[in-house]
Amino acid sequence: MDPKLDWPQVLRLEPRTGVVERGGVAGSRRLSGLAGLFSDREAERAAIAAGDPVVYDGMTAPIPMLEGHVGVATTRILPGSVGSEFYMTHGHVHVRPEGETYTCLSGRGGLLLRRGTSVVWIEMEPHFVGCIPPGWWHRTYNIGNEPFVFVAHYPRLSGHDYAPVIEHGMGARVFKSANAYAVVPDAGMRLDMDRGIGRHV
Ligand code: PAN
Ligand code: ZN
Repeated sequence: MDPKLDWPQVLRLEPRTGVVERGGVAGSRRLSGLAGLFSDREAERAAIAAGDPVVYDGMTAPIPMLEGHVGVATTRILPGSVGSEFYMTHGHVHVRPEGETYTCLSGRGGLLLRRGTSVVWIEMEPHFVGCIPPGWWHRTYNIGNEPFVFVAHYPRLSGHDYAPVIEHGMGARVFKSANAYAVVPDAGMRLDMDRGIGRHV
């Protein structure tokens, strides 16, 4: 093996922007890349036609794509909404049944997880870590007025499967409301708002 791929390294993350200071691959997702996922299709079409804003971006650290390595990736979701539904990531499930953690670096957001008819909402603010068990579909929302930035740690070969979320949705949506935000489950879904704590013990 190339010794460089097997050597310890340190990364510094810029908490406000999600920039990985020792390098990495940057990417971004515009609203057109999420077309069909927001509930208000008319507002979605209008916003794409009016300039197709970037909804989120992030960086993947230079960790080798090899068995056993732990990936590090930041995501920054910009503040905003489509209609009254807050800006969010696409959402996916890992191809391999492997878990992941999300640690909030700045801003205010939430992690929505789905397995079958169970949906869990975990509110995220700095110093909170959302733990995603294997097999749970996951999406994040920005519910604040500034960028919501978090770092994900995951087995490097987990892979992303986006199709289930396109086909079935995440089982709940998060909207602006008089109380700041409301998590609204789809019919037939059971929603756990208790930070995901305690239901399994
Ligand atoms: C994250 C996500 C990132 C973007 O790094 O990939 O937040 O979300 P989508 O991949 O759903 O567009 C992660 O969960 N990696 O496994
Ligand atoms: Zn993931």
